[in-house]
Amino acid sequence: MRKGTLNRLALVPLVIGLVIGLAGCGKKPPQRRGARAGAGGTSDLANAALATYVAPGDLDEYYLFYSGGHSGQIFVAGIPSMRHIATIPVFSPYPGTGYGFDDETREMLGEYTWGDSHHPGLSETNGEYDGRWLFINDNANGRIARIDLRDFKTKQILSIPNISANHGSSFVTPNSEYVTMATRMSVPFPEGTYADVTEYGSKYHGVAAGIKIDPDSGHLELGWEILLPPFDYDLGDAGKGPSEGFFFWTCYNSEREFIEGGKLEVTASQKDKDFILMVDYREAEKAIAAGTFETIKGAPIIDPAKAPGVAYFIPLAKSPHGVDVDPSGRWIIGSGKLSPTTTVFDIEKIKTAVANKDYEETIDGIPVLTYASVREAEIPVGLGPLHTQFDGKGYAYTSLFVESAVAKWKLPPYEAGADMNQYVVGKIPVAYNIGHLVTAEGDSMSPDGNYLVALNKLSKGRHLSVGPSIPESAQLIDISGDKMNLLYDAFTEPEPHYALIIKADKLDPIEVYKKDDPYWPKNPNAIWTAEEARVERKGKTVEVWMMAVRSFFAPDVIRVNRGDKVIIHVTNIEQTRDELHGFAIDNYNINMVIDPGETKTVTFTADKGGVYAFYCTNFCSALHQEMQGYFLVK
Ligand code: K7E
Ligand code: CUA
Repeated sequence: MRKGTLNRLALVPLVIGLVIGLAGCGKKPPQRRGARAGAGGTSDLANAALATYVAPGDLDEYYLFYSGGHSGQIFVAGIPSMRHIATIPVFSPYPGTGYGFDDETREMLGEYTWGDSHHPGLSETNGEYDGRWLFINDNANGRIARIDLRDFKTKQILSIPNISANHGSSFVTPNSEYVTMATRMSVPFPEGTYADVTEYGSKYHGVAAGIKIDPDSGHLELGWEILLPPFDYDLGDAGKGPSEGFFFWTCYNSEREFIEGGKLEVTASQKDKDFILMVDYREAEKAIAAGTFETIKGAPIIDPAKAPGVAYFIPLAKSPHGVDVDPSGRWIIGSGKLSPTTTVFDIEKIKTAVANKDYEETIDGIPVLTYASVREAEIPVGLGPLHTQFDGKGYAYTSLFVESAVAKWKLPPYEAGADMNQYVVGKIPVAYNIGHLVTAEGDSMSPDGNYLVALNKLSKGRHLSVGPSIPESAQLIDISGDKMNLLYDAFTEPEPHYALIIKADKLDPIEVYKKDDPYWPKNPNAIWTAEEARVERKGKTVEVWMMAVRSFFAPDVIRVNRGDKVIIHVTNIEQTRDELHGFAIDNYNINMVIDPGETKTVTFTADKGGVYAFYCTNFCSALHQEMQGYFLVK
């Protein structure tokens, strides 16, 4: 919607006319599900159609980055059209872009061919998304990844020790100093230790970590780890404004036990309250600088019992999931899944409680702040509150898993003694069993307040049947007015978790890898002329420097002996946007895709004798079919 608003306005009478026209003619069109679901009649439908219609040639207003859970990927869509426009492979191979087939990405994936990507985090400057990097956690294998938003490619996957299931991640500080990682499922500490589950309470531990982000390159490296009691550290957020300097993570199973056959859902819900873990990362930095840590499995570990001031617990309704810091940074919102309320905490009250040592108790050296002293209010939002987002206009939006709805409620201030129900100002049903939700620039210090996307888990009836597994849906909701309006139902690849929405004009993706662009590290195996193309043999290793350009490879014949180690570097010397070339060898499971100006390398053993064709997999010109050659294995 960056251009063509006028076109759209011109369409209003047309669309309305069309709807009326169809309703009036004899043969009824197939009834629209939106209408059947009671979206509110033709005019609402026409308005919704108009609000999401991005005319041919027009561009969307926002990027939506949504995680694909155990597909290990991130998907990119445009808002308001909700069109899926790209897939960014992160933790899983993706033949479409050759990801996980060349040496570099294969090495990045390491021993795993999948991950469980949950929470994308955008880099920030002064609390605003700056469009440089996107981070994403791997809930399965204790990893975090960085994607460069100049070329939308995964550049780094960092694996750190002692983290079991990294769920409370990737939450970025307002100036991108740190991104978080945390243990979801406690295990014996240190990593790799054996201890029976009967020793859960004493031998098992959680770990929270601060991952440093290099301000120039975005490179990630472990800053510090904090040793924690054996709870499940679930979701997190980074403070901002008055809460800058703190990380917050919810945790459940404060009962600190795992009873074999006892059903964790039961045993972990015994106490009325679980906690939000609050970490003061400036204090963590001081502890590291003062040498108050131990290096275990290569990680600097801070024990909060020996470093007072680093960690605190804040009591919260039991079995909590989301914790979210509002745009001002003053209000910390946490939701217990089994409570019909969400709780607002005040960072000022938290700081006062810390200063006054206003504690209820201490757990493994970590003080528990007095609930009544730090809580601002409990808001009766509804059943199964999970995640909260913001519009920047003083309202919060909480997803209600059990109710399958989004509740809109007012942030403080509240009148003393007021009935809190009045502050829940609206609710919209979604279809249904919503997990996360996201508003436009909702994690920044200035959300845009116009769109909200509900990410639904069990969306019955929103798509054509494709068998036993029902496709998930993402519902686009207009939150620009007082009342929330459903605009659009889009498919999401499984399994949707969190998403982020960033203004399109904050990103400036490259068009090609320019030959001399200093931003990208120089590839020593790049070649730019046919003269440099060559095949070299050293003993039993054959190395090939190949050039790809419309529409041939040089060299186009590679001769090796069976058993040779083969290294092929392919440079696509095109400097024209979208002129990609692929390099595939039949029956050898070789598949690279090389963007204009890019060089990729694949190393393999020629273990099958015979003659194998290689060819370009990406349509590149009228003579793309002719872009082929032969790999001869004697
Ligand atoms: Cu609620 Cu992993 Cu954020 Cu899924 S988590 S919904
Ligand atoms: Cu190169 Cu097709």
